[in-house]
Amino acid sequence: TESNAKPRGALIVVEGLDRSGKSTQCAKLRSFLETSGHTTELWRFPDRETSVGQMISAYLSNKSQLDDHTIHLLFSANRWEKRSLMEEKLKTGTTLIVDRYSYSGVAFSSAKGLGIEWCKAPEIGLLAPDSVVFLDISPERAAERGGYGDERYERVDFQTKVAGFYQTLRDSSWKIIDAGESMEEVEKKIQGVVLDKVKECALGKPLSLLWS
Ligand code: Z5A
Ligand code: MG
Repeated sequence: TESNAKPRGALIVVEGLDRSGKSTQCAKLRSFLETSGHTTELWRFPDRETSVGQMISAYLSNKSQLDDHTIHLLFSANRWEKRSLMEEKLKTGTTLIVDRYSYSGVAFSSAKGLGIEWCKAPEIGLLAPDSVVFLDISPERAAERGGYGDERYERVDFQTKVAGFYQTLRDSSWKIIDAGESMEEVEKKIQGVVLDKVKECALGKPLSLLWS
C-alpha cells in the first residue's frame, strides 16, 4: 500500500501592514510552539543578511535607488535563495514561522503600480504556506504605534494601497486576526489556529507550491 505521509514541519506565514505587530507576534508564537514541544525557527523576509538582502536594505533605507521592477525581483530572489533550505528544514521536522513572505512582495509592488500577475510570476514555485495569519489593522491605527520611521513605504497613503492589494490576494484559508486588540488577545487567537496546522503537517500533509 502507498503511504507518502511523512511527518514534517509547518510553514507558517505572518503578514500584515507595517506596525501591525508581526515581529512581536512571531516571537511570541515561536516560544509557544517550542514550549509545546515543536522544533521551530523564526525567519523573516527580507532576509537582510544575504548579499541580495543587503541591496534590499540599502534600498529600503533610501541609500540606493532602484527601478520598481528591479527591487521586486530582488525581493523575490531573496526568497529563492532561501527556498532549498526552507524545504530541507520543513522535511526534517522544523516548523518555520516566517515574518512576511510572497504576499508582501506582491502587495507592495502592486501598490506601486506594477501588474499583479507580473508581480506573482517570479514567485511561482516557491513553497506555499500551510497557514497565513493576517494581522488586520487600519493604516491610521498602525501609524499611531510609535510613528513610522524613515524607511521607504512608511506612509499612510501608501499603506492604504497595500491594504487594498492584501484584500485582493487573500483567500478563505487566511486567518484574519484583529490586530487592534491587546498583544495577549492577538497572541491567544494565533496559537489555536497555528497549533492545528502544525499537527496536520506532523501527520504528513503534503507540501504545495505558490500560486496554485
Ligand atoms: N517588502 C516588500 O516591499 N516586498 C517584499 O517582498 C517584502 C517586504 C518581504 C520592510 O519589511 C519593508 O519591505 C516593508 C515591506 C517591504 N515596508 N513597509 N512597510 P520589514 O518586515 O523589515 O518591516 P518591519 O519594519 O520589521 O516590520 P513592521 O512591519 O514595521 O512592523 P511589525 O513587525 O508588523 O510590528 P512590530 O514591530 O511587532 O510592532 C510595531 C510596534 O507596535 C511596536 O512598538 C510594538 O510594541 C507595538 N505593538 C505590537 N503589537 C501591539 C498591540 N497588539 N497593541 C499595541 N501595540 C502593539
Ligand atoms: Mg517587523
